[in-house]
Amino acid sequence: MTDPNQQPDSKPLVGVIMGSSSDWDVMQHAVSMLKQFNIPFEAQVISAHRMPDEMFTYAETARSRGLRAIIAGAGGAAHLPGMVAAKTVVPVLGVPVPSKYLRGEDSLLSIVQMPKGVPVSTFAIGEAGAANAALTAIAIIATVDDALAAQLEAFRTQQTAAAKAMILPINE
Ligand code: RP5
Repeated sequence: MTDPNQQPDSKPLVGVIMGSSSDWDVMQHAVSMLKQFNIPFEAQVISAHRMPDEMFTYAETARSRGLRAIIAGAGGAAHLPGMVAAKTVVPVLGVPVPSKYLRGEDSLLSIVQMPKGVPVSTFAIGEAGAANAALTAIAIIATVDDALAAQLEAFRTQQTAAAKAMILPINE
């Protein structure tokens, strides 16, 4: 059966997981970036506290399934990235999702403060963090893929050109 969360005809290289479907507004920015670079990915909800067994199975099988990076987004007491990292040596890129009461500062501190020995690369709160986590996953893959590295260079060049073309409304 076809998995609706996986791109057809491609073995995923990046796993995008999140603690709830309510995280999608933020995490979709990781998915769009992976799509922009044509990176095979899978995306699904895995809740650390509501699906702990599935979380461990996901992490334990990630490397053998060919994943090169896992982007994990969560909000509040955001233990998903750290617990996944505890069960795999595949790089885990943590995205703090804005929370209802503390605006994601709780998510950020939960993810970034991993004790020494089990790293989670932690990104900015929200959309920028999700997009940059995807760019980092792409950069990891690009270390052994020259064509992809060239695409990343071109992406940077576009941003440079856009910044140089910026005009300030000084005379308005
Ligand atoms: C976390 O709790 C999720 O990552 C989400 O950010 C937050 C709220 O989840 P829901 O109550 O919206 O399902 O596990």
